[in-house]
Amino acid sequence: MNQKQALLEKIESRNARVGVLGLGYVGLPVVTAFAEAGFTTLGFDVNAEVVELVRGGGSHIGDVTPEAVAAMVEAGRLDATTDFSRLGESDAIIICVPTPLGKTGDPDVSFILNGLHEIRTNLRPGQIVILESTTYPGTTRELLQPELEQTGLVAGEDFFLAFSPERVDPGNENWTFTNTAKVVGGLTEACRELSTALYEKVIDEVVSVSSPEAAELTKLLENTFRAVNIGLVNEMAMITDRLGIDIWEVVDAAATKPYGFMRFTPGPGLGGHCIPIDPHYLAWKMRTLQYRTRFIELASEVNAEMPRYVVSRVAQALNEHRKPVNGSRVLLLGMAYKPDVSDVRESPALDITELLRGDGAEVIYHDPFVKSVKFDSGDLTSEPLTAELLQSCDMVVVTTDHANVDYDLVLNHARLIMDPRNGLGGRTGRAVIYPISGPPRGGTGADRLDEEPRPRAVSVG
Ligand code: SAJ
Repeated sequence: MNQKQALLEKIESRNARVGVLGLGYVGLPVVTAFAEAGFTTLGFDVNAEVVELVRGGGSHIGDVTPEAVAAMVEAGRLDATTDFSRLGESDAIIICVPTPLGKTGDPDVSFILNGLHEIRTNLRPGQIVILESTTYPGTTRELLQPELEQTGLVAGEDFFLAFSPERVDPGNENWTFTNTAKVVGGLTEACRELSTALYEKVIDEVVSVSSPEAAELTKLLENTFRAVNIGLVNEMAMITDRLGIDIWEVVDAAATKPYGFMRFTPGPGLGGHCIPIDPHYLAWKMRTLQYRTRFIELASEVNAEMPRYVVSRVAQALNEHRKPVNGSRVLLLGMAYKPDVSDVRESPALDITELLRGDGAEVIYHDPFVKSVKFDSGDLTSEPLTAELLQSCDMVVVTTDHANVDYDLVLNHARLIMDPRNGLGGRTGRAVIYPISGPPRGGTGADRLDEEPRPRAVSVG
């Protein structure tokens, strides 16, 4: 019996042992889902604390409950280890490691290479290796295949190789690992057949494409599409500011078109570890082929400009109330990169903090999901949201519109609010509200800032 047939039978009978390399926001949902589908799984991570947490039936990822992990650990279908020599135990190895940008803005594939070295060291006939980490087209064929074939084993015959982009959307309760269609691109027909068969045991819909490159580019199209459209709507916000038109009214009106339009909303910038990063993997690859990806570069410029645009609007609003930014106390509502998550990676609120501090403002924040944030210019911890705190501030900026914030309290105790997320919707209160573009609204004006500022609230620990 050849290796392909032997592995296929293990997969079909769910006797294949599944290893997942990297137990983060992608890997932990993956390994748990395979365990819940009846496979014996083994998670690998360099972080001993994460390994111990998982082995103890815990979870550090919001989308995976500790109960789900504990149930699989107790059932003997989920274990975790920092011992990469155990990779040989797995019939299928799924790589879910970070693919950030390096300091120079180029792809940092060091996490893939480190994992690959461990896999090569333990590679044996009959294994399939699947890369899920978002990366540039060609990574699987140009990086993984040669490295693994250094063992003398042949891809597509002795072992198998595929790419399948992760589509985890942190915090999304509707679309999960098991009900989100999975794209798979095998190096050979046997690789395609095996990777498809594996994912079909766990995921409702598996879409196989003709090559790893097609699968790699599929993911980059998905996320570049978002980055470019977010850049477009952010530029629209700056256009409406010059036209004196309410961008939210225009976006909502355009969204009534049932076809040919997809609603994106302007904001203070582009955060997260996917959308600001992934398109640059494609831009980098195309530069090596002497092609300039203009849409990616332009969208990146517009999106990167948004924090500075918001800070300029803050300065303009304070100025209208005879207040310089320098010496003003500004409360940021939300440090996370998007609503209802605790992740601050690439969050625009970080840039806004540094820009305001650079202009001499005192910056504090409240974020129910983010307890503290490190800054070179001085760390911050989330302040309890109280009437006194709000009254002690010269400006409140809705940087992330988390659902669980008392916006009525904010409306009735803040004096000035900058709302680039439209987190307040159309609501008004005592505060003067500045949207991301266009004229201010609401407010009684009774709290002109040129009055004596109220006593500073004592920041409670
Ligand atoms: N953003 C806007 N306007 C929008 C949408 C997003 O300013 O209309 C901002 C967000 O506030 C955030 C950034 O862009 O700062 C990225 O937001 P996102 O909604 O794209 O969320 P992410 O980064 O969690 O993206 C993930 C991605 N999932 C994967 O890569 C597997 C992305 O492909 C999903 O489309 C996205 O979730 C999603 O749809 O929520």
